[in-house]
Amino acid sequence: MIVTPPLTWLDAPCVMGILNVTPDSFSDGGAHVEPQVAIARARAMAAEGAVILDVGAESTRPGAYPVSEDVEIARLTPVLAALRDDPPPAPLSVDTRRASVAALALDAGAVLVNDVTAGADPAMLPLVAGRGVGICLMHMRGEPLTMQDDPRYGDVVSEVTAFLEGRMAAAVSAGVSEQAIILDPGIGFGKSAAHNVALLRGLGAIVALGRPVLVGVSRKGVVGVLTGREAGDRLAGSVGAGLAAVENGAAVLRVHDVGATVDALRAFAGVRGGGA
Ligand code: HH2
Repeated sequence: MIVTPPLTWLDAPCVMGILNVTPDSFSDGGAHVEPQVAIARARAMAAEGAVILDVGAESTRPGAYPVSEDVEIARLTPVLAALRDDPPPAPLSVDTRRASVAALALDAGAVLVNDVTAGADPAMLPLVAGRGVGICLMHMRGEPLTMQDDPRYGDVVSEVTAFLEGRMAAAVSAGVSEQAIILDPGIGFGKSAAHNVALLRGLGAIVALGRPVLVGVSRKGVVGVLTGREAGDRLAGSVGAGLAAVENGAAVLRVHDVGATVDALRAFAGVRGGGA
């Protein structure tokens, strides 16, 4: 894949390290709320081979209540200030659905907006276009609070693909360069385990839209269903599902366990030959 600005950090297949500065994320809530702990975690993930670090201050796990803009900003600001004063050796992404929050992170040097609502905030796509940064457009059905209440699709792969195609068109018509766009099926966002498996298997349909595809399966419920393991014990399952996603065309894996995933990708590519 030829990667052009503004996604110059992307070196497919590569790893995005998750930095949740939330008290309630599903697998690591509360672990990195203190700015100095967040910085140390960011440095560790960069040293382990993450090519980008995704900072998020609002949990979007199933059942999560939305947090107010004030709370999201209050959580993020000290961490962004610390990261700006003592930058980690990897670029930053901000995981937010609010354009106001994204703007703060971009002011602090972030190069990517990771938006689980694919630009639902009317100010988001114009912001991304104006700043010339990248955006990850993700599919979510419903809202985190209720999205896992009996999600239904006719054909999940074609419905998610059509949604992403539509949001990509909306982004381009708002002035976002197509070269700035990453697409994400949104594993676990309003989908049953069977829907998630179908999407990971059928990833080629999204890859065929012509943009890098990001997959976030790390420690998620589908890995629990496939392995019978709790969230704290899903490392091997997450790596296995991630490698399958790469085999099916994923360019970026969004993960909690960076070192293990980077090693797995290296071994996978080495054995397979010619790049993964
Ligand atoms: N998953 C989560 C959050 N943000 N962004 C993208 N693009 N893709 C994903 O699959 C994705 C995401 C949920 O994982 P996590 O951040 O670990 O949990 P929480 O939302 O509870 O903070």
